[in-house]
Amino acid sequence: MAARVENAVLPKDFIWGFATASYQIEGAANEGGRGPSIWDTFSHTPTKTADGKTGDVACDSYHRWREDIALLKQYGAQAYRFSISWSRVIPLGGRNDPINEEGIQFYVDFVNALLEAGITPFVTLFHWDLPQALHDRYLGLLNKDEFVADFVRYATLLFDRLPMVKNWITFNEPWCSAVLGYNVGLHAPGRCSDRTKSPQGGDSTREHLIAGHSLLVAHGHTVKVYRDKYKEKAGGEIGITLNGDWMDPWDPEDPRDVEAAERKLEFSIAWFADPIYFGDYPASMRKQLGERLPTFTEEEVKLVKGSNDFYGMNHYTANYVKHKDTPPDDDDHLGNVETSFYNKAGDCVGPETQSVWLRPSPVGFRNLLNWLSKRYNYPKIYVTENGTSLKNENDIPLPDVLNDEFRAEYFRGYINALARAHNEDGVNVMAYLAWSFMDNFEWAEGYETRFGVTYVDYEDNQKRYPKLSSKVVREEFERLIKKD
Ligand code: PNW
Repeated sequence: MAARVENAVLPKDFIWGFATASYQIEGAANEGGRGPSIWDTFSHTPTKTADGKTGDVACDSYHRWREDIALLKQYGAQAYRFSISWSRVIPLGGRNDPINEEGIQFYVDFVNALLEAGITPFVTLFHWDLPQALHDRYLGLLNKDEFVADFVRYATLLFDRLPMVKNWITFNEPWCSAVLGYNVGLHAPGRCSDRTKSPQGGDSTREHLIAGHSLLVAHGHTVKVYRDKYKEKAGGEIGITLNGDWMDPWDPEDPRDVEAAERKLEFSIAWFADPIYFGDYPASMRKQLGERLPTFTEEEVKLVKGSNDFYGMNHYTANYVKHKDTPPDDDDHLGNVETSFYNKAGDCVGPETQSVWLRPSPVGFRNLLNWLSKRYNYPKIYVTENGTSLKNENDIPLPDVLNDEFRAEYFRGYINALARAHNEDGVNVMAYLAWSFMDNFEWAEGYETRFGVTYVDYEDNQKRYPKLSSKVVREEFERLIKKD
């Protein structure tokens, strides 16, 4: 049983709710003037996703959004994080390409309806679904100047058309876009050095580092535009969302493992957060990657350093980290370490889930909140994703599947760890968005892996059913947030 915090310890203006992303829920891939994204192409390529599943229909939220908002309201959600499909708004993506008014109207109506329901929108501009045309034209993230100019124009269009939005997230998990898309090739556009997997080309020793750099520079430029022209008038905030798991040394007595755990945190989190808070990449990455890691120009440093109004934190799990005695491979993205769910003493991070990379560890969440706070001088943190899949949940029939006690317990553990970090450690965490509002297209895992607090029946018109966990998230925050 998770250690429960009994008293209301979170401030009155702490905000909680649920999160999703466009390609994972919208469907209507070829409707309303939407152009294809790299995820349409990737998911329609044989062998890339489980059972060849795609986001063509997904949760059909493009048509069912009124129902979604009613359900969020029923759950008591104060906030909803969703993302905008770039190719729905600008089908070809580029700064000189035509705008799709029908796509913009969809998001305007959606945001207005959320606000009418008393739900605060947290809008992600980019959750991995790059317009395919930009990949075809100039290889997307690999062409910094073109990508930055096109992204800034896309973002500006939305700042103009959605002035009522006060919480903007530029990029979701640049680590995933870079590493999964350009180093291991398991996500769109699926590039890597292995020509049997990536006949289109790719270089796992460099491309992820270039993609990451483009994302950081695009973030910096976009934040500048927002701060110069929109922020004051809208009374809004803008930041980036970074993923990151907690890392403990495999052998806490071995200084080489202690260092390896720290290095792994730097290779996954500080890769993006150090430039934003300090103005440069971590020394450990420069040391291992040398000239393969791009350098920031003076102008880029000015743009990127200090470019977060808040730190968007996506967090799911923890690992143990063991140092390696051999030199790193050129395509290594981990920091020359081995990760495991077991430590030297045989302790295990937590029980299995449906996701091979995810095991619950609430204490790891508290540790990482502290690590981030100390390293970056106690920034305001918004937890923009946290949640779990359940081993074999997809095999459980209705109505039993709605009794998701494992997920409910995950949320109890993590939410109470957050309350402790706020109350006892002085961590400035002010929002929590559970992943996910509903079961959805879990990328390469297709629909087998479910993360929702809402069950989606893909066999019966994407009908939605609340799971137990939707109530538990609410119960926890209603107890923990101060009333006055
Ligand atoms: C996040 N990993 O992705 C994404 O932001 C969501 O879109 C996704 O559905 C959710 O987590 C659950 O997977 C991640 O392999 C995917 O470490 C994979 C990893 C981390 C985050």
